[in-house]
Amino acid sequence: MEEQLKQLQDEAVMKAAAAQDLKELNDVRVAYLGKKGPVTEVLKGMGRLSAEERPKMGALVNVVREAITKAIETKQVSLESEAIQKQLAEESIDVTLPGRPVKLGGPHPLTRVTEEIEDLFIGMGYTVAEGPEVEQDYYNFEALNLPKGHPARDMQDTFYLTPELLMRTHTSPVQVRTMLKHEGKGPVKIICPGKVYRRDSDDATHSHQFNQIEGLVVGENIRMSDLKGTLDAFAKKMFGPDREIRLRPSFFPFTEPSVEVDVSCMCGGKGCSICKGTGWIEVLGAGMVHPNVLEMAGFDSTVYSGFAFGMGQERIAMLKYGVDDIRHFYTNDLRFLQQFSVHE
Ligand code: 2U9
Repeated sequence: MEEQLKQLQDEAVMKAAAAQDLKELNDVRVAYLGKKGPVTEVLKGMGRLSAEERPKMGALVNVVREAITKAIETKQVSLESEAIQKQLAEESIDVTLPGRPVKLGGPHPLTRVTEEIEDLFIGMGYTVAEGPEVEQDYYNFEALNLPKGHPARDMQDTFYLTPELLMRTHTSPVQVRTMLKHEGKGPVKIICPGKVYRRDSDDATHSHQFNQIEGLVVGENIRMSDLKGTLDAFAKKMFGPDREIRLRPSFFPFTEPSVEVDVSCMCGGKGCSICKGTGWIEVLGAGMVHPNVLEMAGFDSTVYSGFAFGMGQERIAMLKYGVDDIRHFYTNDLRFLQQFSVHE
């Protein structure tokens, strides 16, 4: 009996050590230590032993059972750690592999132009002011020296929402609102970028919605020469240090005198298709703020004077980047937009 148990132990320990995986090891456990296994069988037969032999035999069975259990446990630990090592090896990440390329976007050309203009004017001490796109007739027209029935209102065909509410036709109402907030005290030095709306038929050079930046400076002793110097700095920053500006007389109801501003063409005056042979390209409108506008916004026009200017970012971007159709800015064709990417 003793011999038989020893043999059983050797056999079980050997089989446990030889198990290839956890399932095989469990089969060994069930085969030797399970309810129907030989060790249990021996324990069951203990009743037949004499009172002398029983404790001796019991102790031996326990030793055998513990030895088998230990062999199984030791093997289990080694199989489990092998499994983890295998999994770690299989699932390891090669951090040296190159990543998948991420496609980077870039700012829209109109955003680039707007931010470039903002940067220039912020650098000259201006602040950026914004206002509503749905505007009151009063701020959009009336306060800008354009009373109801004024013929110049026809120059800007308007989307009316109600007789008193409209989609703003320029960003000038933002300047009016800002001046009113100043309650007659200068200086005011702002630029107002934003979307504006006109009842135009869309074509290569017109859009019913476009972007404008207007500037306004109100203070004591503000003169036309201040306007000219400011616009010269603008032209050189946007188009290059060799560019010049020229002012031509014009008319706007909200400025007096009013001018149209041309920048010299990059052909250097030789004449090309962009300047249509003239050597000059029209880029913006400007003038000295009309005394009526100053007074309506609460400023004493005998003390204060000011200049204002306005331009369309689309026109600036078309000239700067050589774009021949304003609709390219709104159709979002990636082949167009990607040409302005700063990440190529
Ligand atoms: C106030 C007083 C004066 C804004 C001005 C222009 C001249 C001008 C056009 C350029 C091309 C609009 O985008 S465009 O079609 N603008 O020529 N704008 S002076 O004058 C103001 C504005 C506000 C209180």
